[in-house]
Amino acid sequence: MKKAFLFFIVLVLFTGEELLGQVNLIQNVSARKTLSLDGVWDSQVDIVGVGSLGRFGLVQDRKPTKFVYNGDNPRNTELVEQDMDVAEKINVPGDWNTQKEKLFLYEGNLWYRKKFSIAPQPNKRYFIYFGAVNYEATVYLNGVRIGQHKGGFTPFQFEITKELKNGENKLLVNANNTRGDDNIPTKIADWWNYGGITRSVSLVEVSETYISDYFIQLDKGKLSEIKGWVRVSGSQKSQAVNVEIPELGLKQSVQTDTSGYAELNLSSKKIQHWSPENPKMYEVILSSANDNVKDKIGFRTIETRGTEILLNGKPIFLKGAAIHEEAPFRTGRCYSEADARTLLTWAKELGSNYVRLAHYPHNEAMTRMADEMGLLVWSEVPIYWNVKFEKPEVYASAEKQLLENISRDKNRASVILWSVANETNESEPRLAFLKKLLEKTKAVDPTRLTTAALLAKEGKSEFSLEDPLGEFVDVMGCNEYIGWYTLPAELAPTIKWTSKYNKPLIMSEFGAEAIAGLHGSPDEIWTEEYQNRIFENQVKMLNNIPFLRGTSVWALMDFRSPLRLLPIKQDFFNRKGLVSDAGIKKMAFFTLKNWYQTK
Ligand code: GCB
Repeated sequence: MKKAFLFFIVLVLFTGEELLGQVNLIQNVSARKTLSLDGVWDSQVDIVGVGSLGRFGLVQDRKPTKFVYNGDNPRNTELVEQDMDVAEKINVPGDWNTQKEKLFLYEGNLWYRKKFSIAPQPNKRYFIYFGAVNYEATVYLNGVRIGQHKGGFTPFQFEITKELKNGENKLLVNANNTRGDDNIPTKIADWWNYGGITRSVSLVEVSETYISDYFIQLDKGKLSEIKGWVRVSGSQKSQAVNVEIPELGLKQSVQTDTSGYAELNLSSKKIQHWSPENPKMYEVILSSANDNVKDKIGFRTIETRGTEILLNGKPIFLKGAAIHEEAPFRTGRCYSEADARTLLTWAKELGSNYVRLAHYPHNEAMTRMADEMGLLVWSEVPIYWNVKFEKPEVYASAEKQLLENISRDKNRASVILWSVANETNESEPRLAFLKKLLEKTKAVDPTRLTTAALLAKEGKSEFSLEDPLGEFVDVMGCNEYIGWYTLPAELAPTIKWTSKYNKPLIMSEFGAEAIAGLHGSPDEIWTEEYQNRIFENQVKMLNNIPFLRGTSVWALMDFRSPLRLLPIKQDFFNRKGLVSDAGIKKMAFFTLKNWYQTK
């Protein structure tokens, strides 16, 4: 009884907007006044964590080793065994593994330092904003510890108004990518644990009171009603905010309440709806007494009706590919618009109208480019395989990553699905954990659909969707590898698919490995012909699933993975791409492309 009451209180206390407020991210950082801190940084590998142990020293009976948290070695008269001024250089953004050969297999601590100059202005506030650091980041400015963040794929920020100096400033970051059982993701994942400051870093300047966040989308199922909210942060929380969409002749003035919050409602019958065929976006301008911010937002609705997925009220089949954030041509983590454009262009050439951004939030360039190019997006957090579902601290980390992801991308028309898990085994703690995450997702964003990549109950002639989590998602995802891990490829067309739930299914993964350019008979594993044979049979099976409403082939491009050891054939690459990392399209690419033309 007591527990139930407490749960109720929690639900009442936090609205969706307040939940997002907990992760505290400035919306649309690239539209603000920023100083980019990207470029060359100083760097120091620290295998045992000398820097973190700091002044306490490492050896009891000797003089403690000093580590100075701005990286300087101030005088040559005392023992300070570290000096960032003469340390090696490293580029930000970018993983360390592919920048320095000796760090290719490195997992641990690496110190980064950047010196920058600024003249802070009165009545302004300053934030340091990181696109992502994998996995844990501890940040110091001018020797003062500013904060810490865990989670390798989501943005975070710290306010530094007090610590910022006029003139030269020293920013020191410890990045640690040590894998952990209680992390999200856990120790074992089928992708490379690229470490470091993998995305851009910027210093953001805003007014003392500023427009910190907004959510502007079509109301669920309503094609002419724009709904949302705006949040103002600072000392003057209650003030007038104007929202304008000039092209639609729309304008609304709202007064934020004492907490800085106001709801938005704008209505127009003239909206051209965003879709893959017409990815129309509108300039949206928000302004207050001291601030203004512009965004480009597309308006579309997404719903389900029985087993249908409806985009702007009309049934759609999602033709797609799953993509890792692996850089084409050079390997390593992607971070740039150019990387995003290459990958999404291949997806388009395949005939896709949809992409699954696997298995973690990708950088913002991806979702912004998907908006621009007209690709629908499945966005997910790395709740992958054997997560410690029974641990509250693991739940807290998962929820935080989910909220950070939604907070950043909630105004992207391309994003239609929030996924909470990939291939997780059924158990009570898992169901409770994921159900709670799905509820939070709906609370913060009632406009989009929820999903998870589930596993079917696999028989010899029937595959059935009966995972209890299916009851709580809007759309079921399912990963299957008939022809590769299970059953001969030729059996695929004979498999009957059934479902306990009257819901749409996206085959979120299916595929097989092949080495680009390796040819042989369709029975010879690792050849393009072998992979292609599996696709030919898969397609026959997929055509017969009555409630199938989308597919994302695994995967668009080959990607690096610590699980793929086979020398010569894999060499630490999962070769299930339809395109190799060098950009070579395999036979299966064209088989799937032909099939997508029929859908
Ligand atoms: C899966 C996983 C994916 C793997 C893939 C594979 O089911 O979701 O992350 O990479 O299989 O290639 O085995």
